[in-house]
Amino acid sequence: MIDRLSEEQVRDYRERGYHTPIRVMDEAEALARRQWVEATETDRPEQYRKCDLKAQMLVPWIDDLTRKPELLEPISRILGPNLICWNASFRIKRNDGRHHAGWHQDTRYIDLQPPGVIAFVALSDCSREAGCLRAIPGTHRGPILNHKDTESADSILTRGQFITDPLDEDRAVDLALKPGEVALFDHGIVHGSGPNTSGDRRIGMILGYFAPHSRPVNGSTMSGMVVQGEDEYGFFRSDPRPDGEFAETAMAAHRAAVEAQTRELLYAGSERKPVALA
Ligand SMILES: O=C(O)CCC(=O)C(=O)O
Repeated sequence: MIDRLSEEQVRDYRERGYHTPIRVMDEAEALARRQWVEATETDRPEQYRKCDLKAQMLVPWIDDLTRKPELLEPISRILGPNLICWNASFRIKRNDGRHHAGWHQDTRYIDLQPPGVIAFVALSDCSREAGCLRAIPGTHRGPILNHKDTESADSILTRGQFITDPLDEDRAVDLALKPGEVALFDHGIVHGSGPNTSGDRRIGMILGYFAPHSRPVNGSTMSGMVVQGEDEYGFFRSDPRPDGEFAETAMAAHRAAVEAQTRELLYAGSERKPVALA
């Protein structure tokens, strides 16, 4: 069933910076996707690592997921009828009681105006105990705060980053999800997640969407795929859809897109390289 957000729900999203939960697949499909993830991690680790950024360019079922009407209908109520998906990545948390995501804002590294929507898709149980996503309501309407990068192996985030400015953590809310459910949140909201103390790994995906008229504040260029409607602006370079799972042409296009994206925006001015280019 497609969740059609009411005007009140859209108003709440704009006020709080998130909407949750939305069901986009049943538990059986979420389990099948999880099984693909775990088999690929084990059997094809090099290919799996490429999925760290823009996995929708490499794997047809991920490309299909980014286009599911169950996702696009609520997102288009927020961003408008024309939608670009620029990224799909896995976010997996070990159940070791340490692996976590520090408080951060995605706008610190991916600052486009108007800001986009991130969809966190749960492929396993994402309860508080399992280290679900947490967010501080309304912080997307405030400034971009100071962040510090760390090399912490316990951080799930690519830069191990966290906010150094004071935060009112008591206001944080849990965005707990069942397998197959999704939380939508604004690029600018302060969010993070605690350690996983459940008996299972926490397996999720983040999908990133923009309206075609969004542009990087630093004057650079992003790339993405039109997943609904059309792009009348041409600000985004066009990423091709995969022509097969980890197909040769898809891998070459993916490498070129990730290199450009990281050089121009995600890792601009940094020596770091994304896992997807390792
Ligand atoms: O997976 C998580 O718990 C947080 C992921 C996240 O916030 C991010 O990748 O920006």
